[in-house]
Amino acid sequence: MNNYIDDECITALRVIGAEMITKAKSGHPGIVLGAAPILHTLFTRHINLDSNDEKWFDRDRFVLSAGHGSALLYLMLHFSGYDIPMKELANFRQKDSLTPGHPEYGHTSGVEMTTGPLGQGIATSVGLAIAEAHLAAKFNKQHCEIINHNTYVLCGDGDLQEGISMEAMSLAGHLRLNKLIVLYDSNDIQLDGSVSLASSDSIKNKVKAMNWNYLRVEDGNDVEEIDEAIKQAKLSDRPTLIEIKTEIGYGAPTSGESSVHGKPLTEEELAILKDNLNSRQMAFTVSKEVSDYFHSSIVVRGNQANSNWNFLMSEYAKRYKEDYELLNQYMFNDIRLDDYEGLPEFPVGSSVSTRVVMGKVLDWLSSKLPNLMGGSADLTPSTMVKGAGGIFSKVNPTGRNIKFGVREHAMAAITNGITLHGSLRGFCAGFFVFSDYMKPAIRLAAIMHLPSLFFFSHDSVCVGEDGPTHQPVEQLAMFRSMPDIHVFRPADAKEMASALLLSMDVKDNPTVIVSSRQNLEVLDCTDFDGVSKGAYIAFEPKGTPGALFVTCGSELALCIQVAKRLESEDIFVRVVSMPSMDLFESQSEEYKNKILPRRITKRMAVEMGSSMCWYKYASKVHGIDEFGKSMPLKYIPEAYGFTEEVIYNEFLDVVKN
Ligand SMILES: Cc1ncc(C[n+]2csc(CCOP(=O)(O)OP(=O)(O)O)c2C)c(N)n1
Ligand SMILES: [Mg+2]
Repeated sequence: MNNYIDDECITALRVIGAEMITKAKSGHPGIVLGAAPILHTLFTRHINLDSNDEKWFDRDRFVLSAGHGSALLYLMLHFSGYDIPMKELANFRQKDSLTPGHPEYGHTSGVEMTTGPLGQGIATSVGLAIAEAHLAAKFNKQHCEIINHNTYVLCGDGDLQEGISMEAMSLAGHLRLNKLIVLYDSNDIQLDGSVSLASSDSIKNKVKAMNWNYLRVEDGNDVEEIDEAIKQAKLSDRPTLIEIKTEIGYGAPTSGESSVHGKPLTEEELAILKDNLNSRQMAFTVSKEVSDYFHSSIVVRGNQANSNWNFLMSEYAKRYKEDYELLNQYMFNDIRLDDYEGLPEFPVGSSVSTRVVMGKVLDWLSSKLPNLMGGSADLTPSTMVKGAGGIFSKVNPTGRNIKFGVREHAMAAITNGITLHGSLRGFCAGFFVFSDYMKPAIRLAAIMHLPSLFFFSHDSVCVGEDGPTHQPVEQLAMFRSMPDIHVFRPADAKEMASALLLSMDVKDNPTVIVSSRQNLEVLDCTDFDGVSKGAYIAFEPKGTPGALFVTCGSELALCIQVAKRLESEDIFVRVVSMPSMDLFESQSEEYKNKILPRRITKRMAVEMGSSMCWYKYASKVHGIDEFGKSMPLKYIPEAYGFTEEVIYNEFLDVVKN
């Protein structure tokens, strides 16, 4: 039996949640009605947040992995004192409302992460928990634990069916991230019908096999039982999944059926719901005792927790001055590169792959920037990318090198979680072709404006022998067509170092940098300023250019070679290096016209990859619009026509036409 006030609060959440969805004529009442007691218990008894200090560093993090339950999250945040007035709840899913269809980070106060694509929330939360464990190990002192918070997740059946969740949970169990607590709304129903139509695994056995602590709550309406399980979870030395048996659409005439998952209740059904739950409130209102209870148990309690923390911080500041100053730099994102001493240099004329450059420069950056944390997906010797300070683990939580294993999708989401936590900069690396496995998480980073860093090696068909499965062709087009992300494909060591340095200063977008497997000559014409503008003139002929090449990456040297040959025949051709299309697009019209003058209409683009993104800049494109073929590297340029002879002849055609 629940306390009277708990029941009153839960009913209020259920009724207003259903009203929001019915009014919007769209939304997901099933989870809102079923899981209301779970979030009620978590928020009123456990979670520490402070709506007066939204970014309080040591707050607990809550991620609604089942993003379709947004109405319930907005309600909880409203009652937690965040700036979401009741009229915005009534405006659910409407144009320009504070309450969009799925939770959006940066749009609605209190929302910790954009969710909706199932599985992303759980995986990103693993990154949040890694960040907490790392920072706690780095800064906490005996009796002065200034970093000490939990990461809570609410997920549904669908979240746990997604592969990304299993990848991420496997790593979380391995790392013994015991501050991570997943509340599983286990209602045996999903969109299409019964879960048993698609799954017959035992979640209990699965998570236990992944080194998780498993707890079960038989009655998802029982606040005390849920409360007790969360208490137990907090004591565990492993991450915990609490399976909470609920009834989807509880209280509605369609409860227990899959139709209530995503179908708003009709006005009649809403009336029946209110009757079933004994609710007498007017639409979008709550009794004073309900709002008072939420206020005292969430707002006041959270406020107090934050004050206690501030007191602890003042003690910390007195006793550990240096650490305190460093922690402040972390918290306020004030860790910057002050000097370039020791930055690896690569002499002009030497030959080095840009992946080797990436590894060396990144190692140097990690030595300068203590908040860089990340690693590779079991490809460190290939990508050359690793974090500093040893491997992050339960015994070495100050390590900043994460061994992600072959778990690319989770790796990208975990990287987002590390960055999202607020003081660390997450990065990760893999083969460029397998960015396909990471795209959904990278897309979320872009939507959230998170400055996560995604580094890739093996940027083109020049991978060679591994063949079409390992030869990227269309991946650059994928990222270049994505909004709110920076993409670099540098031409040599200098351009690569520039791209890496530039990425460190990016605050509000993810960055993708791709490197070559093969050695590339360090050119005399490449430079930092040029890369910072996205494109620049890498070769200018001695006479006024009447035509131009636009290119990037390993093809820059080839284009310059052809341009020089043409110059010797008095055909004057400019070569534009364009390592970043998006940065170039953000330049002034004046700059763009200076580099790619409108008067020069004879243009050819050259890149070992899908041609489609280049037609914006050139009428003729020499690209690769077919899958690769397995063969040694030395045969590849010829096989795809990336030779001086072919490009020269094609360019002559462009000039003549
Ligand atoms: C990656 C992804 N695939 C599909 C969907 C669409 N979708 C949203 S909720 C849902 C059903 C999930 O079932 P469950 O988690 O059990 O939610 P419940 O019906 O219990 O609310 C589906 C298929 C999605 N949001 N994300
Ligand atoms: Mg379900």
